[in-house]
This record gives sequence, structure tokens and C-alpha cells, in this order.
Amino acid sequence: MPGMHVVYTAGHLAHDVTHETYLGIAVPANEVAERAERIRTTLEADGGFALVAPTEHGLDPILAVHDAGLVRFLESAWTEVRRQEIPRSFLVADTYPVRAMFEGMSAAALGRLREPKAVGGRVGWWGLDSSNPLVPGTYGAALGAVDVALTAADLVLNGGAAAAYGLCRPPGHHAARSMAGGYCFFNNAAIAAHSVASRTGEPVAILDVDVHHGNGTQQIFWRRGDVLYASIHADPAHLYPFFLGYADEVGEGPGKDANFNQPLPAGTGDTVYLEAVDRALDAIAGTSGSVIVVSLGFDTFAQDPIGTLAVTTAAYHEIGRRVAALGRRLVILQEGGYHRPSLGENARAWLRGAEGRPYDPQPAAGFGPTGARTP
Ligand code: Q9C
Ligand code: ZN
Repeated sequence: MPGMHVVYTAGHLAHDVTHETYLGIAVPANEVAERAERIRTTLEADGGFALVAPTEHGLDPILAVHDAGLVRFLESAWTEVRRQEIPRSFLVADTYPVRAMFEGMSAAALGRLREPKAVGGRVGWWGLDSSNPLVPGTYGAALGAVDVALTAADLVLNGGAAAAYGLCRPPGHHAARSMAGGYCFFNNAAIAAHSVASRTGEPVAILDVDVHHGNGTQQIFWRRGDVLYASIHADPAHLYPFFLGYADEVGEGPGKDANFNQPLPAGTGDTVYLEAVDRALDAIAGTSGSVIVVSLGFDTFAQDPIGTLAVTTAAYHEIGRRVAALGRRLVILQEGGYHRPSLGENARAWLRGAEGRPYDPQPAAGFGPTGARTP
């Protein structure tokens, strides 16, 4: 009997990134199509999940969270690259409106800052970092990832499901109201959380367990008291996104104390990580909603090429189990995770844990259940 729904679209394949830039040079991309394909095929092989296609939700739920200018930029960027005859296979920024550029200027003068005309300036205006390649298929794939997230929310709100998993790609949690970045274009989790909050009239909790702080999600809900953002991540003093994610960021105005960051030191393993999960779940248990949106990253995995923590596959099963044990409905959305051989198994372990199915490790493409290389 098929269990949890897995929302997936092959539309992500159009975001066919091959390279990103790292400290100024092109390197093989981390956030590649193979990631989502590995997860999909492993969940299919499990036999206990039901794959479904997303339904189209249009631009309104996106515009409820993002600036219309960001949407216009992403929609038009590639056409502009071609029109300006820029000889590149992907677009990344090299000039950003960094805060020190405007030091000393009045609010009035700051209010007159404007989006430039050239696409090379626009990509900096709307972007956080230079490792976020935009290709011809990016906009369509990013719209598809939002539809995946919103369809997972529909299954939980209208479909009577206790939990649904959206295999979002590209990921979303670094994208702020007016900014793309960190392999993210639209903030799938924030769009889903806002949609759930407005459709149910209830508070919503977001649990972010990607190794990186979800700066975009934090920014979007910074002043909102009806959305609790609880994130567990590697200390931003040493890892992207560097400038946000510290424990003293607690929200402001009505959002004060509805932002809960737990930065962890490099090398943190299962025991300490699970204690942080329990603290996040305690905070969520103190809110009155019935839905949790999970920003699920597997870049906390010990073998992840860009992460710095050391979580294991067995712990993912346990985290899924503990999150589900709160008894709330779960909209589980894929974020990062870049150790491709283990991604499918890690997703399978987490989701089986959330469904109350036993941990049943399968060897994944040359890697054992703990992610250690098998001899
Ligand atoms: N050479 C997510 O996990 N910087 N995004 C990477 C690596 C950006 C990660 C540099 C990392 C973004 C969704
Ligand atoms: Zn990440």
C-alpha cells in the first residue's frame, strides 16, 4: 500500500546547471539535477511512496512573499543575456550593492537607489552571491519547485494527508523577499508556509534542518509572529551565508522571539545535533498551529562536500521520527544536500522515520548506511 506522497516534476531538469563559480573561478556545480533524480529513484525503489505531479498555482502565491521585481528579473534575465550578446552559458553576478557602498547616505537618498538596466547589474541587484548560476531553464524550474511545494501543502490541507514530501529543485531557503542566492531563486518553504498560514488562519512553524542558515526564510518572516522559524545549522562564523544565522537574531516587532537560530560548531555529530532538534521541537510545541513546514537538507551529512557537520543516515531516520512524534501535519520540502551517492538513502531514512516505518538501511551506490565508503 503506497504511503506518503512524493511531489515531483521533471521540470527541474531544465535548470541544467553544470558549473558554479567559487572564489572567482568556474568549478563543477554542487546543485545539479542528479540530486533530485537520485532521491526520486531511491524513493521509487522503496515501493512505499506514491509519486505525484504538482498542479499549477500561478504567480499569486509567489508574489505574496516575493517582490514583483525579483520575479520580473528572473523571468527576463536570460532573454537579456542573449539580447546583450553576453557570451556565457550561465549568468552570475560580479558586482553587488554591498551595504558599505551606501554608508552615510540618508533614508531619502537610499530610497532613490534603482535597479540598473544592464543584466550584469540587475543580477547583482537581485542576488546574494556569485555561486548561484542562472541558466535558460532556471525560471521555469523555479516556478515548478514552488508548485511542488504548494502541491505538498495541498495534500496536507485538503487531501487529508498527515505528511507530504515535495522534492523541490532548485531549493529555496536562501531566497529572501527581494533576493535570490545560495542555489535558490524562489523560497519554496516560505511560500508554502505563508499559503498554509493564510488558508488555515493558524500559526505555522518552519523547522529548517539544512546545514546552512535559511537567511531568506528568516528575512521573510522576521517581523511576523504567526510564523515561527526554527533553524539548526553550522555556525555562520565559518559557513555560508556568513552574515546571518546567529543565535541573537530573534525577530523584531510582532516577530520578536518567533525566530530561533541554533548555530552548531563544525564536526557536530548525531548526539549534539539531536539535542538541538529537541530544543527546536520544544519551541514548536509551544506554538498553537497544526502544520510544520520542514526545510529538509542533507548537507548536514558527514560526507557532504560543502557542509561541516557529521550527521548520519540513522540519525535522519530518528529526526524524522521525532518531528512526526509532535503529532502535527508535515509539509516536508527538499532544500540542499550535495553528497550525491547518499542523498536517496538519506531521504528514504528521514521520510520512513516520519511515517513510523522502521529504519531499513540499503547500501547506496558504494556507500554504506552510515555514509562511510564500503570496502
Ligand atoms: N563552493 C543550499 O544548501 N556557496 N545552498 C557554496 C561552495 C553557496 C547552499 C560555495 C552554498 C549554498 C540550499
Ligand atoms: Zn544547504
